[in-house]
Amino acid sequence: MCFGQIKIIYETDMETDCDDAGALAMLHALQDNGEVDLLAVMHNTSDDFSVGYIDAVNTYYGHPDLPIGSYKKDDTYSRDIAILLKCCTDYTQQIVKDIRFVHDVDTRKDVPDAVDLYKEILQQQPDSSVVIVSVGYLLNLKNLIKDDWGLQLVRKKVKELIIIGRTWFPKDTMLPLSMNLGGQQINHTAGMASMEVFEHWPTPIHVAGNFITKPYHRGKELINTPENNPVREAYRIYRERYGDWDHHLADLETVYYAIYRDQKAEYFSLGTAGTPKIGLHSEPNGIRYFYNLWDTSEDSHHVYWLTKEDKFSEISERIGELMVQTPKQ
Ligand SMILES: [Ca+2]
Ligand SMILES: [Ca+2]
Repeated sequence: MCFGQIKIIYETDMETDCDDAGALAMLHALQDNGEVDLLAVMHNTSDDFSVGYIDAVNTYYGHPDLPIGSYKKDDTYSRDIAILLKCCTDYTQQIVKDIRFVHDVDTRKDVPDAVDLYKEILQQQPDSSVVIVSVGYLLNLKNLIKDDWGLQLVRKKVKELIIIGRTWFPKDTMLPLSMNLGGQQINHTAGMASMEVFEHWPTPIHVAGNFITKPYHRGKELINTPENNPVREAYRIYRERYGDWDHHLADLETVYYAIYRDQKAEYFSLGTAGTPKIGLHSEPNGIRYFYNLWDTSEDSHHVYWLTKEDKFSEISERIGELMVQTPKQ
């Protein structure tokens, strides 16, 4: 069987964590290796500097003009949550303002709205050829399918949507929705977007069931890469308070699945029967939270996937190599 280059659009909430940066490094390495055709990077929070940071990574990897789009509204407040959870840094802003890192995009005003860029790029692609891999909020994707032409293009050009997820329990077990899908966001914009995307997205969705956990963390190998590597710098800043650069692989594992799910199908197990559902639950005391569940009473073309435990070690090793692979150009 022959596996060609996979056309990828990468959807990221870059500011909220540094594994988004590691996953972008991995995509560039896979592009250098001829396995990926990275069509664009879309940012999906209200952080102004994430797109500048993304451009710095793209430039470091020799692709200074790789298209970048962004969510444009100021309503995600993801940094508020991150501060609350004590997991926040402003590495995107710090790196964009540091002259060691070359880029010609600074903030969101320098890039198009993600929906406009999706439409421009998708219409140029062969039918059913594009894989969207989303490791952040689904706000851009919700906006894309609310746009008539956007929805038509998704139907025609997108092969599948791969989404970072969390554990999916059978019906009636309401698990609070993951932060990645907007579960802990105060004003609910991202959670509502996740609900809409899971309900109305027209192509198959593959959603992650769980993630590689400790001891399969990676990042410390970045210390040996050049100091002007913006991915190295993101991990340095983000992990400084832990005194250790090794970090979880959630976004990287999602990218790994997106690229290798056919080629290395034996690495994964799939739950195919059922429908992923996201809802908003209200307690009698007024507290509301999003939840997700896997409804087996109703079938759909959506799938959840799990990485097989005996493959964790091999996959995390490969991810570590790709993160630090020297750029070709
Ligand atoms: Ca640029
Ligand atoms: Ca992420």
